[in-house]
Amino acid sequence: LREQGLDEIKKASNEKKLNDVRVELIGRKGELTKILHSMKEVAPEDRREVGQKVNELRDLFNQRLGEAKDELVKALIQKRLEDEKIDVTLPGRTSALGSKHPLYLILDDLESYFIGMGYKVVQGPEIETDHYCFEMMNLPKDHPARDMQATFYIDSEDLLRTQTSGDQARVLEKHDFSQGPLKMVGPGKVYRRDDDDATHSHQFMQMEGLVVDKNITMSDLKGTLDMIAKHVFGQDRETRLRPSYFPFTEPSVEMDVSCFNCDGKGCPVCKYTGWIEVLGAGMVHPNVLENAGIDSTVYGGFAFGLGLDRFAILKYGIDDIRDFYTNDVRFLKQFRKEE
Ligand code: FA5
Repeated sequence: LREQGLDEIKKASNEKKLNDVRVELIGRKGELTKILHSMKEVAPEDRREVGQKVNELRDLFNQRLGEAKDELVKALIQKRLEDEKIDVTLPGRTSALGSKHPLYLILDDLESYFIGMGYKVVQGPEIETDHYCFEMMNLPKDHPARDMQATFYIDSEDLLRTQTSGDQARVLEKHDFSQGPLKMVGPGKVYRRDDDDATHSHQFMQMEGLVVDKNITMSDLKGTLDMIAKHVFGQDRETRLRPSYFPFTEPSVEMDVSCFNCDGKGCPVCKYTGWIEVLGAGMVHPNVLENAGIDSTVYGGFAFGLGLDRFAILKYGIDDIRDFYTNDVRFLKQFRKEE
């Protein structure tokens, strides 16, 4: 039994097997216990010697089992240390750094430009109500000018906003003129059922602007738009104002910037017109003020809605608006130096 037991201990290759051997040799139903239980069959004069031998053998097994267990644990630790070894000479892994999206380069720059001129920045909801997006902006339900902006409706009252102009109504309703004039910009995403092409996307960004006080004139608007254009595009690029129509402004204008791609000579990007339209603007329609409970015989103002994508197209010379939305890192990486 001694030889056989020691051999089995030696052979046990893991802790479970070792434990099985322990149970088999010295457990309650193990070989040694069986011998002790059958002592009465041993002649009385031999019992002492047999008992002593059994005890010695149990001590020996115990000792060897302990040693074998220590060996196994040691081997296990050794293996883990090998497996988890770190090669400190390997070069480190670099994590790719992102860069600011070009639309946000323009947005952040314009935001701080307007903050510097005393405007506050507001953020309207992208899921807007018909009430704020249209009705408050002098566009009742049956108004034909609703067709100017093809709308994604969610239900009869909620829609994906087609313009940031709803921000005007929300701010006008709350403004307290005893605290001073109203000057705000409201940037954000807008959505339209437009067909995508080089300069149109079904999702794009606008920045609304609104200034209301006593004695605001069209020349304040023109001066502001000129400053914005010079700030973003520099002194060289040409701009022009065209008369236009919006239900919430009267008179209304649109501003075009000379095409970056053909210097105003005409190319596919500007549809051979030489110009790219970047914003709509005008003097706030009295109905918009009255809808918000403001006396339009005392207060007046101007408003504008910049197309931020178009600003970015012109500033960075991008010939397809869809590049902003396809998230090709090779495209996005180019703007790291602009941050
Ligand atoms: C408006 O959305 C008016 N709310 C702007 C406004 C505000 C006028 C305040 C007066 C007072 P318009 O639909 O023209 O106007 O859009 C404004 C600008 O958004 C355009 O000049 C253009 O730069 C940009 N834009 C319009 N449609 C798209 C489109 N599908 N993709 C990219 N940019 C667009």
